[in-house]
Amino acid sequence: MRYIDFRSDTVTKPTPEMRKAMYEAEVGDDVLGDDPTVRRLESLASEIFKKEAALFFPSGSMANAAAVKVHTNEGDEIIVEERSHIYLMEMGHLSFISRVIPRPIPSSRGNLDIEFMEKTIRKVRRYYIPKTSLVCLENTHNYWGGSIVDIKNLKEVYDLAKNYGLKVHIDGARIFNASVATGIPVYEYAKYADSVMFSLSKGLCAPVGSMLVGDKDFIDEARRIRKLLGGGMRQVGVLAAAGIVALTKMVDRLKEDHQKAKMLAGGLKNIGYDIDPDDFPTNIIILKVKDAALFVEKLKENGILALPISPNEVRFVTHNDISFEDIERCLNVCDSLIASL
Ligand code: TLP
Repeated sequence: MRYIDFRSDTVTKPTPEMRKAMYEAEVGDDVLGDDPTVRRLESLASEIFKKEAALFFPSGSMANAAAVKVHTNEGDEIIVEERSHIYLMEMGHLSFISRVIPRPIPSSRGNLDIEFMEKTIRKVRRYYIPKTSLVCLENTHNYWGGSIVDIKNLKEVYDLAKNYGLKVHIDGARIFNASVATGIPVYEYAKYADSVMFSLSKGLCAPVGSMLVGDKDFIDEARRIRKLLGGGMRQVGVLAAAGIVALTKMVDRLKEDHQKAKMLAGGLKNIGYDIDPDDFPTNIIILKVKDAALFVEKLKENGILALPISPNEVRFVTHNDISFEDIERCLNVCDSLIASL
Protein backbone atom coordinates (compact mmCIF):
# COMPACT_ATOMS: atom_id res chain seq x y z
CA MET A 1 0.00 0.00 0.00
CA ARG A 2 1.24 3.52 -0.79
CA TYR A 3 0.94 5.58 2.35
CA ILE A 4 0.12 9.28 2.24
CA ASP A 5 2.62 10.57 4.75
CA PHE A 6 1.50 13.53 6.85
CA ARG A 7 3.87 12.77 9.74
CA SER A 8 6.23 15.61 8.87
CA ASP A 9 7.66 17.72 6.06
CA THR A 10 10.97 16.07 6.99
CA VAL A 11 9.82 13.02 4.98
CA THR A 12 10.09 14.92 1.68
CA LYS A 13 12.35 13.31 -0.89
CA PRO A 14 14.95 15.36 -2.76
CA THR A 15 13.64 16.54 -6.14
CA PRO A 16 15.14 15.27 -9.44
CA GLU A 17 16.84 18.68 -9.82
CA MET A 18 18.44 18.23 -6.40
CA ARG A 19 19.66 14.75 -7.24
CA LYS A 20 21.24 16.06 -10.46
CA ALA A 21 22.89 18.95 -8.58
CA MET A 22 24.16 16.49 -5.96
CA TYR A 23 25.61 14.22 -8.64
CA GLU A 24 27.39 17.09 -10.34
CA ALA A 25 28.51 18.96 -7.20
CA GLU A 26 32.06 20.20 -7.02
CA VAL A 27 33.41 19.11 -3.62
CA GLY A 28 36.39 19.43 -1.29
CA ASP A 29 37.26 18.83 2.35
CA ASP A 30 34.97 21.23 4.21
CA VAL A 31 36.82 20.89 7.53
CA LEU A 32 39.82 22.34 5.69
CA GLY A 33 37.57 25.00 4.16
CA ASP A 34 37.95 23.50 0.67
CA ASP A 35 34.39 22.77 -0.41
CA PRO A 36 33.29 25.34 -3.01
CA THR A 37 29.65 24.20 -3.01
CA VAL A 38 29.36 24.60 0.77
CA ARG A 39 30.94 28.07 0.47
CA ARG A 40 28.35 28.93 -2.19
CA LEU A 41 25.46 27.74 -0.02
CA GLU A 42 26.77 29.64 3.00
CA SER A 43 27.19 32.90 1.11
CA LEU A 44 23.74 32.48 -0.45
CA ALA A 45 22.21 32.03 3.03
CA SER A 46 23.99 35.05 4.45
CA GLU A 47 22.83 37.19 1.49
CA ILE A 48 19.21 36.07 1.83
CA PHE A 49 19.17 36.74 5.59
CA LYS A 50 21.36 39.87 5.35
CA LYS A 51 23.66 38.54 8.05
CA GLU A 52 27.46 38.60 7.87
CA ALA A 53 27.99 34.86 7.82
CA ALA A 54 26.33 31.44 7.64
CA LEU A 55 27.27 27.88 8.53
CA PHE A 56 25.96 24.54 7.20
CA PHE A 57 24.91 21.98 9.84
CA PRO A 58 23.83 18.36 9.53
CA SER A 59 20.68 19.07 11.56
CA GLY A 60 18.56 21.83 13.03
CA SER A 61 19.06 20.46 16.52
CA MET A 62 22.84 20.69 16.21
CA ALA A 63 22.60 24.25 14.84
CA ASN A 64 20.31 25.27 17.73
CA ALA A 65 22.65 23.60 20.22
CA ALA A 66 25.68 25.41 18.80
CA ALA A 67 23.84 28.76 18.82
CA VAL A 68 22.88 28.40 22.49
CA LYS A 69 26.40 27.31 23.39
CA VAL A 70 27.94 30.34 21.69
CA HIS A 71 25.45 32.83 23.17
CA THR A 72 25.68 31.64 26.79
CA ASN A 73 27.93 30.68 29.69
CA GLU A 74 27.41 27.66 31.93
CA GLY A 75 24.90 28.38 34.68
CA ASP A 76 23.10 31.15 32.77
CA GLU A 77 19.35 31.19 32.50
CA ILE A 78 17.69 31.35 29.12
CA ILE A 79 14.10 32.20 28.28
CA VAL A 80 12.29 29.71 26.06
CA GLU A 81 8.67 29.39 24.99
CA GLU A 82 6.97 26.61 26.92
CA ARG A 83 5.97 24.51 23.87
CA SER A 84 9.12 25.21 21.87
CA HIS A 85 11.04 22.52 20.01
CA ILE A 86 14.37 23.63 21.48
CA TYR A 87 13.00 23.08 24.98
CA LEU A 88 10.85 19.98 24.53
CA MET A 89 12.26 18.01 21.61
CA GLU A 90 16.02 18.36 21.39
CA MET A 91 17.10 15.84 23.98
CA GLY A 92 17.87 18.45 26.59
CA HIS A 93 20.96 19.87 24.89
CA LEU A 94 20.29 23.15 26.71
CA SER A 95 21.40 21.52 29.94
CA PHE A 96 23.43 18.63 28.52
CA ILE A 97 25.67 20.70 26.23
CA SER A 98 25.34 24.35 27.22
CA ARG A 99 24.59 23.68 30.90
CA VAL A 100 22.09 26.52 31.03
CA ILE A 101 18.79 26.64 32.88
CA PRO A 102 15.76 26.95 30.63
CA ARG A 103 13.00 29.26 31.96
CA PRO A 104 9.90 28.34 29.95
CA ILE A 105 7.33 31.11 29.56
CA PRO A 106 3.80 31.08 28.10
CA SER A 107 2.86 32.61 24.78
CA SER A 108 -0.03 33.30 22.53
CA ARG A 109 0.62 30.70 19.83
CA GLY A 110 4.38 31.41 19.92
CA ASN A 111 4.07 35.18 20.42
CA LEU A 112 5.78 35.87 23.73
CA ASP A 113 4.00 37.68 26.51
CA ILE A 114 6.24 40.74 26.83
CA GLU A 115 5.25 41.57 30.41
CA PHE A 116 5.89 37.99 31.48
CA MET A 117 9.21 38.03 29.68
CA GLU A 118 10.24 41.23 31.43
CA LYS A 119 9.29 39.74 34.83
CA THR A 120 11.32 36.62 34.05
CA ILE A 121 14.55 38.44 33.24
CA ARG A 122 16.86 38.45 36.27
CA LYS A 123 17.56 42.03 37.14
CA VAL A 124 19.53 41.68 40.31
CA ARG A 125 23.15 40.94 39.53
CA ARG A 126 24.80 39.08 42.38
CA TYR A 127 27.30 36.29 42.11
CA TYR A 128 24.82 33.74 43.50
CA ILE A 129 21.96 34.66 41.14
CA PRO A 130 21.97 33.17 37.63
CA LYS A 131 22.25 35.64 34.80
CA THR A 132 19.62 35.70 32.04
CA SER A 133 21.58 35.77 28.81
CA LEU A 134 19.40 34.58 25.94
CA VAL A 135 15.84 34.41 24.68
CA CYS A 136 14.79 31.83 22.08
CA LEU A 137 11.80 32.16 19.77
CA GLU A 138 10.37 29.71 17.25
CA ASN A 139 8.96 30.89 13.91
CA THR A 140 6.87 29.22 12.56
CA HIS A 141 5.95 27.51 15.78
CA ASN A 142 5.69 23.75 15.38
CA TYR A 143 3.54 22.75 18.38
CA TRP A 144 1.25 25.73 17.97
CA GLY A 145 0.33 24.34 14.56
CA GLY A 146 2.76 26.21 12.33
CA SER A 147 1.69 29.53 13.84
CA ILE A 148 3.53 32.69 12.88
CA VAL A 149 5.30 34.94 15.36
CA ASP A 150 4.20 38.43 14.45
CA ILE A 151 7.03 40.71 13.36
CA LYS A 152 5.72 43.25 15.91
CA ASN A 153 6.10 40.72 18.71
CA LEU A 154 9.55 39.84 17.46
CA LYS A 155 10.58 43.49 17.53
CA GLU A 156 9.18 43.94 21.05
CA VAL A 157 11.04 40.84 22.25
CA TYR A 158 14.24 42.04 20.59
CA ASP A 159 13.99 45.59 21.98
CA LEU A 160 13.30 44.30 25.48
CA ALA A 161 16.14 41.77 25.19
CA LYS A 162 18.54 44.50 24.13
CA ASN A 163 17.46 46.71 27.07
CA TYR A 164 18.71 43.97 29.35
CA GLY A 165 21.71 42.90 27.28
CA LEU A 166 20.26 39.54 26.21
CA LYS A 167 20.93 37.77 22.92
CA VAL A 168 18.03 36.62 20.74
CA HIS A 169 18.02 33.34 18.81
CA ILE A 170 15.25 32.32 16.41
CA ASP A 171 14.61 28.66 15.75
CA GLY A 172 13.40 29.34 12.24
CA ALA A 173 13.36 25.71 11.08
CA ARG A 174 10.30 26.80 9.03
CA ILE A 175 10.91 30.54 8.77
CA PHE A 176 10.38 30.43 5.00
CA ASN A 177 6.85 29.20 5.69
CA ALA A 178 6.28 32.31 7.82
CA SER A 179 7.78 34.52 5.12
CA VAL A 180 5.74 33.02 2.28
CA ALA A 181 2.52 33.26 4.34
CA THR A 182 3.03 36.90 5.38
CA GLY A 183 5.00 38.27 2.44
CA ILE A 184 7.62 39.53 4.92
CA PRO A 185 11.14 38.68 3.70
CA VAL A 186 13.17 36.45 6.01
CA TYR A 187 15.79 39.17 6.44
CA GLU A 188 13.13 41.35 8.12
CA TYR A 189 12.56 38.62 10.70
CA ALA A 190 16.31 38.14 11.02
CA LYS A 191 16.78 41.85 11.82
CA TYR A 192 15.33 41.12 15.25
CA ALA A 193 17.68 38.28 16.11
CA ASP A 194 21.37 37.80 16.76
CA SER A 195 21.14 34.38 15.15
CA VAL A 196 18.65 32.38 13.11
CA MET A 197 18.59 28.66 12.42
CA PHE A 198 16.61 27.48 9.39
CA SER A 199 16.15 24.05 7.86
CA LEU A 200 16.74 22.99 4.28
CA SER A 201 15.47 19.48 5.03
CA LYS A 202 11.82 20.22 5.84
CA GLY A 203 9.40 21.89 3.41
CA LEU A 204 12.32 22.90 1.16
CA CYS A 205 12.90 19.17 0.45
CA ALA A 206 16.69 18.90 0.77
CA PRO A 207 17.66 15.46 2.11
CA VAL A 208 19.82 16.81 4.96
CA GLY A 209 20.85 20.08 6.50
CA SER A 210 20.12 23.27 8.39
CA MET A 211 21.86 26.64 8.39
CA LEU A 212 22.85 29.03 11.12
CA VAL A 213 23.22 32.72 10.27
CA GLY A 214 24.63 35.54 12.38
CA ASP A 215 27.55 37.91 12.58
CA LYS A 216 31.05 36.79 11.64
CA ASP A 217 32.43 36.35 15.17
CA PHE A 218 29.37 34.34 16.18
CA ILE A 219 29.68 32.03 13.17
CA ASP A 220 33.45 31.59 13.70
CA GLU A 221 32.73 30.38 17.21
CA ALA A 222 29.76 28.24 16.03
CA ARG A 223 32.13 26.54 13.56
CA ARG A 224 34.38 25.56 16.48
CA ILE A 225 31.41 24.21 18.45
CA ARG A 226 30.10 22.33 15.40
CA LYS A 227 33.44 20.49 15.21
CA LEU A 228 33.36 19.83 18.95
CA LEU A 229 29.91 18.24 18.52
CA GLY A 230 31.19 15.96 15.77
CA GLY A 231 29.58 18.00 13.01
CA GLY A 232 32.68 18.76 10.96
CA MET A 233 31.91 17.26 7.56
CA ARG A 234 34.20 16.49 4.63
CA GLN A 235 33.04 16.39 0.95
CA VAL A 236 29.67 17.71 2.03
CA GLY A 237 29.15 19.73 -1.14
CA VAL A 238 27.00 16.80 -2.32
CA LEU A 239 24.49 17.84 0.35
CA ALA A 240 25.04 21.58 0.04
CA ALA A 241 24.20 21.30 -3.68
CA ALA A 242 20.70 20.13 -2.75
CA GLY A 243 20.54 23.00 -0.24
CA ILE A 244 21.25 25.52 -3.00
CA VAL A 245 18.36 24.12 -5.05
CA ALA A 246 16.20 24.26 -1.89
CA LEU A 247 16.93 27.96 -1.39
CA THR A 248 16.70 29.04 -5.01
CA LYS A 249 13.83 26.87 -6.32
CA MET A 250 11.72 25.56 -3.46
CA VAL A 251 10.72 28.59 -1.40
CA ASP A 252 7.81 29.98 -3.43
CA ARG A 253 6.10 26.62 -3.72
CA LEU A 254 5.63 26.49 0.06
CA LYS A 255 2.43 28.43 -0.57
CA GLU A 256 0.99 25.26 -2.15
CA ASP A 257 1.67 23.41 1.10
CA HIS A 258 -0.27 26.13 2.91
CA GLN A 259 -3.18 25.77 0.46
CA LYS A 260 -3.20 22.01 1.05
CA ALA A 261 -3.24 22.57 4.82
CA LYS A 262 -6.15 25.00 4.41
CA MET A 263 -8.04 22.47 2.34
CA LEU A 264 -7.42 19.78 4.95
CA ALA A 265 -8.36 21.93 7.96
CA GLY A 266 -11.46 23.34 6.20
CA GLY A 267 -12.50 19.84 5.12
CA LEU A 268 -12.06 18.42 8.64
CA LYS A 269 -14.22 21.21 10.04
CA ASN A 270 -16.94 20.54 7.44
CA ILE A 271 -16.95 16.86 8.34
CA GLY A 272 -17.59 17.84 11.98
CA TYR A 273 -14.16 17.67 13.62
CA ASP A 274 -13.38 20.20 16.35
CA ILE A 275 -10.95 22.44 14.48
CA ASP A 276 -10.61 26.13 13.66
CA PRO A 277 -8.81 26.40 10.29
CA ASP A 278 -7.69 29.97 11.15
CA ASP A 279 -5.40 28.53 13.82
CA PHE A 280 -3.22 26.96 11.13
CA PRO A 281 -1.75 29.60 8.78
CA THR A 282 1.05 27.50 7.25
CA ASN A 283 1.60 23.76 6.70
CA ILE A 284 0.97 22.20 10.12
CA ILE A 285 -2.41 21.16 11.50
CA ILE A 286 -3.03 19.87 14.97
CA LEU A 287 -6.29 18.00 15.36
CA LYS A 288 -7.85 17.35 18.74
CA VAL A 289 -9.30 13.85 19.02
CA LYS A 290 -10.45 11.61 21.88
CA ASP A 291 -7.70 9.03 21.49
CA ALA A 292 -4.75 10.06 19.33
CA ALA A 293 -3.09 6.61 19.30
CA LEU A 294 -6.31 4.90 18.17
CA PHE A 295 -7.05 7.60 15.59
CA VAL A 296 -3.58 7.27 14.08
CA GLU A 297 -3.90 3.47 14.00
CA LYS A 298 -7.21 3.73 12.10
CA LEU A 299 -5.71 6.25 9.68
CA LYS A 300 -2.81 3.89 9.03
CA GLU A 301 -5.17 1.00 8.25
CA ASN A 302 -6.54 3.30 5.56
CA GLY A 303 -3.19 4.32 4.05
CA ILE A 304 -2.71 7.61 5.92
CA LEU A 305 0.22 8.37 8.23
CA ALA A 306 0.00 11.13 10.87
CA LEU A 307 1.80 11.75 14.14
CA PRO A 308 0.24 11.59 17.61
CA ILE A 309 1.86 14.43 19.57
CA SER A 310 -0.10 14.07 22.82
CA PRO A 311 -2.76 11.65 24.09
CA ASN A 312 -5.44 13.68 22.29
CA GLU A 313 -3.64 15.61 19.55
CA VAL A 314 -2.65 14.41 16.08
CA ARG A 315 -0.34 16.42 13.83
CA PHE A 316 -0.72 16.56 10.04
CA VAL A 317 2.00 18.30 8.01
CA THR A 318 1.54 19.08 4.32
CA HIS A 319 4.48 19.11 1.91
CA ASN A 320 5.76 18.63 -1.64
CA ASP A 321 5.17 14.87 -1.70
CA ILE A 322 1.44 15.22 -0.91
CA SER A 323 -0.96 16.21 -3.69
CA PHE A 324 -4.36 17.89 -3.55
CA GLU A 325 -5.87 14.48 -4.48
CA ASP A 326 -4.10 13.00 -1.44
CA ILE A 327 -5.82 15.61 0.74
CA GLU A 328 -9.17 14.56 -0.72
CA ARG A 329 -8.39 10.92 0.02
CA CYS A 330 -7.40 11.80 3.58
CA LEU A 331 -10.65 13.73 4.06
CA ASN A 332 -12.68 10.76 2.79
CA VAL A 333 -10.93 8.52 5.31
CA CYS A 334 -11.51 11.02 8.15
CA ASP A 335 -15.15 11.24 7.11
CA SER A 336 -15.51 7.47 7.36
CA LEU A 337 -13.81 7.45 10.79
CA ILE A 338 -15.67 10.24 12.58
CA ALA A 339 -18.69 8.11 13.54
CA SER A 340 -16.60 5.26 15.00
CA LEU A 341 -14.21 7.36 17.13
N1 TLP B 1 11.06 18.86 14.00
C1 TLP B 1 10.63 17.53 13.63
C2 TLP B 1 10.52 16.63 14.87
O1 TLP B 1 11.60 16.73 15.71
C3 TLP B 1 9.28 16.87 15.64
C4 TLP B 1 9.31 17.62 12.93
O2 TLP B 1 8.91 16.58 12.35
O3 TLP B 1 8.66 18.67 12.95
N2 TLP B 1 13.14 23.22 15.28
C5 TLP B 1 11.90 22.94 14.90
C6 TLP B 1 10.85 23.96 15.02
C7 TLP B 1 11.60 21.66 14.38
O4 TLP B 1 10.37 21.39 14.03
C8 TLP B 1 12.63 20.71 14.27
C9 TLP B 1 12.36 19.33 13.76
C10 TLP B 1 13.92 21.09 14.67
C11 TLP B 1 14.14 22.34 15.18
C12 TLP B 1 15.09 20.13 14.62
O5 TLP B 1 15.51 19.88 13.33
P1 TLP B 1 16.32 18.52 13.01
O6 TLP B 1 15.31 17.44 12.94
O7 TLP B 1 16.97 18.81 11.70
O8 TLP B 1 17.30 18.32 14.10
